Amino acid sequence: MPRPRSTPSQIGVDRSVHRSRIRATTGTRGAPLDACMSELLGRANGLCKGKGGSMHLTSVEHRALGSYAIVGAHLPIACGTAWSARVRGTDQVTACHFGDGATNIGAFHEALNLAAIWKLPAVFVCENNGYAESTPVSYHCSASDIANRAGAYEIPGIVVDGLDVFAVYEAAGEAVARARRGEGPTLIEAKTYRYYGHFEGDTILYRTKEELDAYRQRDPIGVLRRYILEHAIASEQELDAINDRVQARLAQRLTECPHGASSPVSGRL
Ligand SMILES: Cc1ncc(C[n+]2csc(CCOP(=O)(O)OP(=O)(O)O)c2C)c(N)n1
Ligand SMILES: [Mg+2]
Repeated sequence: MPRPRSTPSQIGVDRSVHRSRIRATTGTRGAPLDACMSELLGRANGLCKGKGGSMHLTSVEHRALGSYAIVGAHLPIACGTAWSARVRGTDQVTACHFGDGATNIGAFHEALNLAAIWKLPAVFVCENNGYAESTPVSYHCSASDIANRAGAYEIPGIVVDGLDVFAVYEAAGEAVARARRGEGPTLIEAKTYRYYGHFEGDTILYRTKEELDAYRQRDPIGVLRRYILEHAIASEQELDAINDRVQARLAQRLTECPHGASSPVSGRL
């Protein structure tokens, strides 16, 4: 059975929304890298004692309220966390991330409808990477832009270039501010791409090398690096040093974490 490489979807309750490739969200919300990596590998010292594994990263402490392997199932849960924020009188906003494939699931429509009629403080972020597993979005989705589906619920539907850090930051900021003002949810469609196959061993025959190469040219980290250099925000040496530090940290965790004890078969979280 091939190991899935696809991203489970995730909910985060937030005071600011972070754009993320979905598994990374838990880490960017402050969960320790060691614990995240150990969880991915099913180790006992993982974030969820290795019982969630790569599909179910959760850290309530960091308000990363779960990754969900069932496509679309977490969107109504996002309505619940947003409603809870309202009832508790907080200004928290729920960010709910999912893929293009999830927008054909009934729960997507139920959640958007509920969030719209209750004007819930939620931002629904569709990371449209062009494919649901191997099915192109043009084949599986009736809408030319997934954001158009927001129209059915009379909430804003925003298309944003998901490879442009600043565009995403701006769109997310506006949607969060709107939610905080009590004006209800927004659907953001971030058009992005996935470099690798859907699972380990995917032959990826459903797309061309030219398509992949074109997207690699627009890699958001590379584009941001060029922007930073052109605007003299940091030097090449400074950026290289950051890169080396991060790579070294990751390499160290990749060496150490697999040696942790396996998660016991029995026992509670
Ligand atoms: C309800 C449900 N149906 C089918 C699957 C199997 N499945 C896992 S990922 C996936 C594709 C989802 O597409 P998308 O949301 O675009 O995610 P991506 O493939 O881009 O990671 C499918 C069908 C599932 N996990 N849950
Ligand atoms: Mg997809």
